[in-house]
Amino acid sequence: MQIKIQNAVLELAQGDITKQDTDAIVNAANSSLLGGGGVDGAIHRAAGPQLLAECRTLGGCATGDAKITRGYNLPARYIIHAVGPVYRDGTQGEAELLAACYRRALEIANAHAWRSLAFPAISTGVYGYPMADAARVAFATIRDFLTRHDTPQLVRMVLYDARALQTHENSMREFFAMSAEN
Ligand code: AR6
Repeated sequence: MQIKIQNAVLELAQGDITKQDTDAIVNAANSSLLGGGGVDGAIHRAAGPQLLAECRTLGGCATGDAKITRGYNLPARYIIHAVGPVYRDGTQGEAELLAACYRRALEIANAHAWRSLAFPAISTGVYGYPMADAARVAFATIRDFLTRHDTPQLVRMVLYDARALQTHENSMREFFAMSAEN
């Protein structure tokens, strides 16, 4: 499923983010930037040990912020390591922090004039953010950014399993007030 936003496209796909051939992929990292489980573990395994060596030079990353590295053995040339919030009860600034890390990743892609960028569903795994709520935050932030900037022109949200894709498709229809045929 995809939707046009100005001259850009926002699309949903099911798959493994480490296989994406976009200019950059986004990692759902933690503030140490030294690796972990979930999508972070998969990215470090696929990129190879040079990634951890570069991450060690970055001095960590605040929640809501993002930092760039090379992609090493990945098809994508760069990785943007974004640190989403741990979800507690929704009243601890989680939405603002999640929006901030999407925005920072988009700003980095824009600053490099990259054409395409792939995001995982940040914070929706170990960090416990309810997926439909996180999807709305992601869509609002991405729409706002693409409305005001020329790049990236393709933003792909890569959902790991069929249920995550379905949740995002439902949220996308609701958020963009699309009909079921889109
Ligand atoms: N490709 C795409 N999506 C994936 C993949 C993959 N290969 N693997 C998992 N997902 P999580 P978080 C989905 O837990 O919640 C790490 O240990 C997964 O199903 O990876 O932001 C970090 O080091 C879920 O929907 O990230 C941090 O400590 C989504 O990616 C912490 O977890 C995010 O799940 C970050 O937690």
